[in-house]
Amino acid sequence: MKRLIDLRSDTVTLPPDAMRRAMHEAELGDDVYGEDPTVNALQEKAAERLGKQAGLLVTSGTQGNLASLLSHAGRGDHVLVGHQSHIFKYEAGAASVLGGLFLEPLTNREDGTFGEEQITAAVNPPDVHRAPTRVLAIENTHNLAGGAPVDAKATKRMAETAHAHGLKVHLDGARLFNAAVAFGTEAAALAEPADSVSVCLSKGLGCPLGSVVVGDDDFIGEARRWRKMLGGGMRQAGVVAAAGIYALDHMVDRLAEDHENARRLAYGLAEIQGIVLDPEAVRTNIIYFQTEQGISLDLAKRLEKRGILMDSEKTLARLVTHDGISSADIDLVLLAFAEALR
Ligand code: TLP
Repeated sequence: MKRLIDLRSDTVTLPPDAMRRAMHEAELGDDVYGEDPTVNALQEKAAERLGKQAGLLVTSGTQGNLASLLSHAGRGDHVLVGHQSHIFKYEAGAASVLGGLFLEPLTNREDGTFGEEQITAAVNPPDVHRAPTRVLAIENTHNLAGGAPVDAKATKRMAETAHAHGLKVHLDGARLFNAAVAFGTEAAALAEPADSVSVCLSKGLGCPLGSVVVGDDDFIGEARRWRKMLGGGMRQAGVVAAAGIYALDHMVDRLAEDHENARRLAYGLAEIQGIVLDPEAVRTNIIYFQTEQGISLDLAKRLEKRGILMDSEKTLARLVTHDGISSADIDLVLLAFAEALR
């Protein structure tokens, strides 16, 4: 069968052989008893890498965000999220359905951030009519803002505003290492202003599953209880954690390659008649674009016939580079687009 060039998401990455070997060789125990040495090692490594006291392996980014929000806030509490955030748009309303949290969407600026005045205006005063505001959730890189990396200064500014109103700050850092690589900085510098951070292992870092949540000891204790309630108490989870350790040691620096491929792809696409895209806005591994005729199923089909898969929703289409996409693939993709739009 002809190989597909799958640009739908970086979640489609397959674990490299050396990662699979590390999983095979992992030392195991029962993690619900806290006795899996490989899980404990991953949690410590992730916490250290992100500059926090403790870490917790969870099954997915969605579970990491949910366990974090539920650890910070309870039924009837008010949580500020971005109107374009993954938590608000793509987690099936989990925080409201399962946790009774009242999510209010603040309008994200084009770069995925919020202004201080926006945050301040959204915090409810103490009043019997109002749900008490407890948490601000931010996202880095910001997926729907075109994978925009949010720098430490902007993160600090948003977090300081939230903290001044007594809120906790949760950072959905599904692709935080992409942001760190884009800025040439440590992930800890981007995580520092937040009280909790969820980082995905199963996107550009290539693990078959898993995310890690980090924060202080009390927060992680709470998150562990919520993880159990959400069905995420895993037993010999060291097989998963071993992949995570391998990823943190070997898969972070290579994200620069994905960014370079995305950049080249974006500049190439922008040259093709009919594609609407600002290549300068592409800073990490995600490209959103439109076409002059509008995105259609037909375009996706024409590309699929040429062996290229993309992600498309009503008016926008997305291409994501990752470990399974080479520089030579980018040339093939550009050729296929030129043909499909001819
Ligand atoms: N995003 C997926 C889809 O759900 C859209 C993708 O292909 O990009 N936060 C952010 C910012 C994410 O982009 C994602 C996944 C998650 C959280 C959730 O992670 P998982 O899929 O592990 O639950």
